[in-house]
Amino acid sequence: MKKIILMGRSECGKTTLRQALKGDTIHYHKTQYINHFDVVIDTPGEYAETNRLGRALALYAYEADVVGLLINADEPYSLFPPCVTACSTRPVIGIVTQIDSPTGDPDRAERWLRLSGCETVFRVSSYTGEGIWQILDYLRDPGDVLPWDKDEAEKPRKVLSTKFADEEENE
Ligand SMILES: Nc1nc2c(ncn2[C@@H]2O[C@H](COP(=O)(O)OP(=O)(O)O)[C@@H](O)[C@H]2O)c(=O)[nH]1
Ligand SMILES: [Mg+2]
Repeated sequence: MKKIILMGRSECGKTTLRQALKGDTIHYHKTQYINHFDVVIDTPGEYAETNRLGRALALYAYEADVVGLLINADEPYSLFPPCVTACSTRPVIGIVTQIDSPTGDPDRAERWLRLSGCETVFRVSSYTGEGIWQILDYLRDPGDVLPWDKDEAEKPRKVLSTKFADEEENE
């Protein structure tokens, strides 16, 4: 699995998302799984909020394969400057958190993340579990087996075409 470093202001939901990605129950198509991969580097919000401390984020990013910029759906402004993703030597994805919040505006948060340069944006709720398995799926390397892969493999496959069945009958 690729390692992701989470960046965002205090209270945007980094630590809760980390817990949701690791060890907690993951909902994949209405089934519950436990993920055993430890894929997250959590960072203090102050690093993203304070100019001098921001340099630490640049250093820690070297320990990760992917950078995740977080904005929660309720945030009234974005900390991230336009096109900031160009500063990173790692792929940068956006994550809108707390999409379950009734007062949130996930569309606005996503627009801010796209303005910052994120081409891939996930929308998640660490409370309901929505969007969590999609992030794990994104972080998967070839050969990684995620908890729900076994069930997917065992699902009966649909008959591809009834035409072939008819043709066989006529022969
Ligand atoms: N509604 C809602 N609240 C959340 C969610 N994730 C975290 N929170 C709340 O947001 C607050 C900050 O979360 P935390 O993970 O500590 O943020 P951090 O400072 O970025 O690490 C806490 O009160 C959490 O309970 C979520 O998915 N939905
Ligand atoms: Mg935290």
